[in-house]
Amino acid sequence: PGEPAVLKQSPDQEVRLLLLGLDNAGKTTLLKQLAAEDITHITPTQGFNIKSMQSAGFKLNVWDIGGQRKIRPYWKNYFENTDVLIYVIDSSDRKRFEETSLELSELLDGEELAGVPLLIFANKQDLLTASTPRSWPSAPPAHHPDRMWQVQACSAVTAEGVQVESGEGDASAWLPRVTASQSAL
Ligand SMILES: Nc1nc2c(ncn2[C@@H]2O[C@H](COP(=O)(O)OP(=O)(O)OP(=O)(O)O)[C@@H](O)[C@H]2O)c(=O)[nH]1
Ligand SMILES: [Mg+2]
Repeated sequence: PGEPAVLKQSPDQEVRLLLLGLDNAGKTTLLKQLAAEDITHITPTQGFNIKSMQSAGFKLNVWDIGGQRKIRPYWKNYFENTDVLIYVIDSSDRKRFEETSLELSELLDGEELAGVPLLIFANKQDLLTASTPRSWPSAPPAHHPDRMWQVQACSAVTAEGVQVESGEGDASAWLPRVTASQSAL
């Protein structure tokens, strides 16, 4: 109820968002879409991308790390000071649900990201073959009752569900609430 007080107190609060997920999940497309940049010539990320953007009085520093198997061992180099973990899933790629669940479980089981709020983007909802979050087998965060988490269906290509400016129910409406409750701790 009401606006979180922290929004008024610190209008330029910096928030570090970490984008992780398997290769081909759509992390870089999502990052570019959030930054309102062209998404037509995106290639697999070999290292990382970072973009800063303003949203709802926050300076969002978004880190997008490559998801190929050979790069995943380096994810941990980016954990420190993460305010929100965004985990991106290709909802149309059922063959890799198990792989992506395992990677997410590992992230949630680790010490380094303990307590960090989790936003799962169920990406590629524009594809007819995409499954809806509801039809997923027990999501890894269900085993972490203390963690704040949410699943958001989206399409990084159409920008549905990823808009920074729109209202209740989309991811960006959730971010300020999460970060506000974090800093209230
Ligand atoms: N149809 C559809 N395709 C998408 C969507 N998001 C990303 N893609 C496509 O999926 C492919 C991979 O997207 P990337 O953004 O490069 O994926 P990534 O997670 O950054 O991959 P890595 O950098 O290898 O970790 C590209 O061909 C994108 O155009 C989406 O919402 N819908
Ligand atoms: Mg990428």
